[in-house]
Amino acid sequence: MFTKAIVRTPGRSLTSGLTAANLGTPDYQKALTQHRQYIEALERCGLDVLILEADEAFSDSTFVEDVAIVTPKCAIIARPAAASRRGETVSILPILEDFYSYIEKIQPPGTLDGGDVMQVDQHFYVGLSERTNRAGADQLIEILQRYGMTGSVVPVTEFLHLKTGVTQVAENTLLAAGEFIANPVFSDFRILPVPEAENDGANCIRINDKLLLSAGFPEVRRQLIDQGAELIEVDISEYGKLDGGLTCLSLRF
Ligand code: CIR
Repeated sequence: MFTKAIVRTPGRSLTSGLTAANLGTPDYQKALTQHRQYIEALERCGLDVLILEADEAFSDSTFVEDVAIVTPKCAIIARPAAASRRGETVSILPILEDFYSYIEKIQPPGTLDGGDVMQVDQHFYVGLSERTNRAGADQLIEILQRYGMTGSVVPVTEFLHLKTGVTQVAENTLLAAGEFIANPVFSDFRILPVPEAENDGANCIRINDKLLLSAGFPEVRRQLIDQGAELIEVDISEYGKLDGGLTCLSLRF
């Protein structure tokens, strides 16, 4: 059960954020409008949303999910691999101190982005990606174990982050794209496969009895209709231009 979320308003520097997508430059005004609609969607899910001020020094800082992992027992400050994002963790620490008694940190040489961490109950799947290395994943798993939770690694080759391609959408059910559809790591789950043309729609957020999905992915929507959750569609097209999905835009706990 989640009760809170943290988001960060995008700054104008958003337009020079990192991207490998060939979808053009985000329109800043439209991004702001979409951000407000995203916050409204989180509020509809019953969450208290803390809105942090824009930080122009970091173009990608609106993707606040990547800088920390928030668990029921502790928060872990991540260590982004992208040089332009490394400094984003500085300002999230004092914010999380208001909510958490126990805060851990990923240390060099480890790198880890929160987008690579998928929680399913007490277990955390940790993607080994261009952003998260083995040292970072091992540190995270060791920290989780100290707090009575568990973790395991999943190689990621086709997507920026683990959760770019796979997210939990119901009890024991994953929405999976590309390499995750048939990955034996997830063989105990029921898999809802995402057709390749809708890969960018695989990143959903399950919050309590609601499910947030990105607008513009009709087949994903069709797959989700019977999952027993109320669906809330959010248009985040401007963030998709920077490889961002729904989960990236908030920390939920
Ligand atoms: C980046 O490349 O770091 C940002 N432009 C996008 C981050 C997306 N975050 C996520 O998937 N958790």
